[in-house]
Amino acid sequence: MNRLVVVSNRVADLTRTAQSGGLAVGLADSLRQRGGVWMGWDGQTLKYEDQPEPRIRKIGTVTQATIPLTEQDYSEYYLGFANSVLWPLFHYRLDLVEYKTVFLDGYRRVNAKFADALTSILQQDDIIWIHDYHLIPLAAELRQRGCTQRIGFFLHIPFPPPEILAAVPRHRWLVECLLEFDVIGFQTHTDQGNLQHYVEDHLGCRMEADGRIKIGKREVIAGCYPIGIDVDSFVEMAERPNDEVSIETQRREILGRKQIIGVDRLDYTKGLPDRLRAFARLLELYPEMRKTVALMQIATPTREEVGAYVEIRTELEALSGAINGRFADFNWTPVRYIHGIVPRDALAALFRASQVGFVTPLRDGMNLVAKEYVAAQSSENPGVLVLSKFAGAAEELHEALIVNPYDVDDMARNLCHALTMPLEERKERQKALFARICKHDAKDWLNAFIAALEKGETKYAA
Ligand code: ADQ
Repeated sequence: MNRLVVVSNRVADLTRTAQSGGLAVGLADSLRQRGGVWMGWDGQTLKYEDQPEPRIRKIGTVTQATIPLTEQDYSEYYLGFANSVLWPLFHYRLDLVEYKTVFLDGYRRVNAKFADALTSILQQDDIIWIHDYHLIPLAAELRQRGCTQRIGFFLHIPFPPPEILAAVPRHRWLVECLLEFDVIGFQTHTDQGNLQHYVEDHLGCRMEADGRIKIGKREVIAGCYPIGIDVDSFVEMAERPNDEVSIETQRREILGRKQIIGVDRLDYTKGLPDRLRAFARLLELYPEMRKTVALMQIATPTREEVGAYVEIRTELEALSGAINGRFADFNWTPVRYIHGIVPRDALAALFRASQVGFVTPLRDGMNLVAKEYVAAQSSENPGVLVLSKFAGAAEELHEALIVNPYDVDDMARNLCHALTMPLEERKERQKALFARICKHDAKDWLNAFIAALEKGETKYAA
């Protein structure tokens, strides 16, 4: 078996049980099982340039190789091009794109830095798997340094249609960099189709039905590899008694109250303000629901140096306060807004104790929370998943109640439907959903991608 070298912007802390962020969660589960090397930024920012060898640390089956960035890199590459240009653009939010030429310079510089560090640890038989929008030019940089290994890329977030992508300067260069990989993995067929439209409209190439694209003498595969979760370990966590959660659940049961749960990074793509408004609308449209249900929204702060993230936090705090101000009673708080990270075992227990999983992103690559909610349910008395049609997960999880996250009334009606759904229907839906998340779990995702990457000779023989 070839050594697998994974590269992503950040390396997750494999010693911690609480992680937030889909890439960290999805990759950590998969990589622990197979073993290999994981390279990325160590999270440190230095004042001045320093070009050390990657710092190597072994944790169980995984060798971590980390490098620092400078303050300038952090601001231009990470906060700049990655999170103020590509993140909003790839989530169809042109209104939030803030482009500057220095951001692009920083993006190219850091990708070159990653390539230098990676070249120093690569072995001839390695296969390389690069993750996400931060590192699109990395394959091109590695090829320039004589790297002949197979290189794959997985995009965790959506890939936008050509009309949207074309709004960013140098979009053609970006896609040409993408095509330097041997295998390009997307979450959904929609994303794959968007690349197809781009290469056909802008580059005059054809993508075959099986995802092959011919570029000169080379062949690239662009496939759909939906990410999954480690279902067994999530089920095990959800079934394990958790004292704090069960005391709270018993209290609710005595009072005959249900719980709707939302768990997200605090990101403007996750549709949080309209989610809260939909809950308020439920209480308005169906007054009999008051005091019978509460919304628990857990939101982890991220990227707080980017303006749009500060705004969403302020907006949510105001909204949850306003809903509570309007509806709360001395013995009932309609919205419980928790601003922080919850350990994964407590999260699993909270999902199991909640009658509705409310997942309403405006656009999302996959959304692992939807799959975790399904994994956590009991088969005898399962809850109901209410899922945005713009989450990648909606391409697979048809038996959820699928909603339009821009339509607050539609979400409120579906919440009511979920809260009053008969047991038989809940069981049927849960059975089908559970089968789907098992079919495409974390192991399956990793194996399918690696199989595609290992297949075929590298087209870059030295
Ligand atoms: P994210 O945008 O981070 O991931 P998601 O897929 O939902 O979104 O993953 C979040 C993960 O972090 C989940 O495992 C969740 O349980 C955990 N998490 C979130 N908030 C938490 C909190 N407050 N406390 C504890 N845990 C929390 C990106 C893409 C997604 C894609 C993933 C994986 O944006 O579309 O599904 O990568 O590819």
